[in-house]
Amino acid sequence: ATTEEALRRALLEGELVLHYQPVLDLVTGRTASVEALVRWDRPGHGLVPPDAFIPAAERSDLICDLGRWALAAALEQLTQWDEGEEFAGLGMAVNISGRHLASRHLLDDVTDALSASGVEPGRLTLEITETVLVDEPSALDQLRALRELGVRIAIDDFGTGYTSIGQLPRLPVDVLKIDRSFVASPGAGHADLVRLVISAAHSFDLGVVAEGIEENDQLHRLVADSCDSGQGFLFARPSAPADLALPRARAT
Ligand code: G
Ligand code: G
Ligand code: MN
Ligand code: NA
Repeated sequence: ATTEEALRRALLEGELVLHYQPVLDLVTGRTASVEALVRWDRPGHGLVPPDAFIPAAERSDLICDLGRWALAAALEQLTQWDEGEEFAGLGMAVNISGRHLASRHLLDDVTDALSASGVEPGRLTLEITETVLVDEPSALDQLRALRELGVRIAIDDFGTGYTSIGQLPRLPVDVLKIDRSFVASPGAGHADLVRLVISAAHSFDLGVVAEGIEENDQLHRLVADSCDSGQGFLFARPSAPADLALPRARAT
């Protein structure tokens, strides 16, 4: 079977699972939300990372089925967490493929997942990579419609694509996620670039999440630069719900 056929079956058989990585509010030091990251628990293969199957899914509308499943599963997880104490009230970020956005099914899929779960729309953030915004002009209309539902839109991996800071005020987005390649390497003027992106984002009323924080030095620099939120192995790796703990940042 092709990867696509195997994946289609996996989706039906419930072999896809979501892991969750905490995103911390760098002002309060608390975990405010989690990012859902799909894995394929494939019999005989172990836990397969998304890089190994998302590209195959994106070659057809299978990525829309996967996205619809991820939205429903992530919001269902939130409602389960809301019943307890430790994980109640978290926000949820879900990665959405450009193809799904362009398919025009996304609006219905988000609406359905919100109404099935009863989750308040403002708790859901959709992460879209910035290349989508350039490749597909109608994507902007879709994003506007999604924001009218009350969900938040984040540009994922910001800095790796073609979006310039000058475009930000025209984009229907709420949050920038600075790609981990800029956070990780302090060389090549990256520290200055990160500071510039944070201040530009704030001047356009966008929130900023730094991805891939692995070291205390990076955290301290980001806090000094007024970065709003952070995510990375320093705090927590993505993990299955059963292993999830909500870290706090040390006082900075
Ligand atoms: O979990 P990991 O860091 O290996 O994720 C690798 C890539 O897979 C990331 O770029 C992430 O955005 C993408 N990814 C993870 N989960 C999903 C998902 O549910 N849908 C889509 N479209 N991409 C995902
Ligand atoms: O493209 P996206 O940002 O959705 O990808 C998230 C990916 O980044 C996941 O595969 C996750 O495992 C990975 N990731 C999260 N935090 C870190 C980190 O601190 N360092 C590294 N190297 N990868 C990270
Ligand atoms: Mn992401
Ligand atoms: Na990212």
